[in-house]
Amino acid sequence: SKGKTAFITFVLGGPGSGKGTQCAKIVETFGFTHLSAGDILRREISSNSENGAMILDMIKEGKVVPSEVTVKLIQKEIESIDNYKFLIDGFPRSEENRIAFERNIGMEPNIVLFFDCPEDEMVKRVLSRNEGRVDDNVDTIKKRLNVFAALNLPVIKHYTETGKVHKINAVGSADEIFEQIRPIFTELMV
Ligand code: UP5
Ligand code: MG
Repeated sequence: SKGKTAFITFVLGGPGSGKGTQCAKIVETFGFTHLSAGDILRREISSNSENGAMILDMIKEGKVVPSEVTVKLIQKEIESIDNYKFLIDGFPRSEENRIAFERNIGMEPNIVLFFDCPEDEMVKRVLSRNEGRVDDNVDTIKKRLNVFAALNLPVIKHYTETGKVHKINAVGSADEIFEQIRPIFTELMV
């Protein structure tokens, strides 16, 4: 991140909308560093950090982990990685998250990708994923969808109003979806 001004992309969309899948493709093609907020929090749980038990409880309930915890972890990653292009996947999840990031890190995203996916498709994808995630069950998926609608959609609305959102139709094959994303970064030449 030293030398060149940071280029921050927030990658937003409901549970199972394909954020992680598309981030992997963007990394391959455009050389971004992928920071999945969910993965970073799950790593905190596995490393038995002081906040691990609290984070696990929140994830099981589909709730948003307090901003001070998540923002600190993301900041540590940004500062330790020698790249200037970041995909921040699954964050900010609430207006409170967004304001805490902008205030504490002192940066705003350059662009925001929003994966627009129908709920029944998201449910189908999450329930057929078989990676042992504690939140991939019928009960928690309902809660995640509710929290997405109540807390994350307002963030997307905010960035739509500031002209930063690129809305992606998240239905179709992963390759088809990537072809909607490719021109966005090609035209920016970042
Ligand atoms: N799949 C992907 N693309 C497909 C396609 N085009 N067609 C068919 N299938 C497709 O994809 C999900 C599944 O669908 C996979 O099996 C994939 O192969 C398939 P994926 O790319 O993993 O979707 P993604 O949007 O990344 O789904 P994920 O479940 O990771 O999204 P969530 O936003 O729910 O999860 P996240 O890890 O970001 O957060 C988990 C929890 O952590 C949150 O609920 C919250 O409790 C907590 N959290 C915070 O509190 N704060 C944060 O800042 C971040 C997380
Ligand atoms: Mg993900």
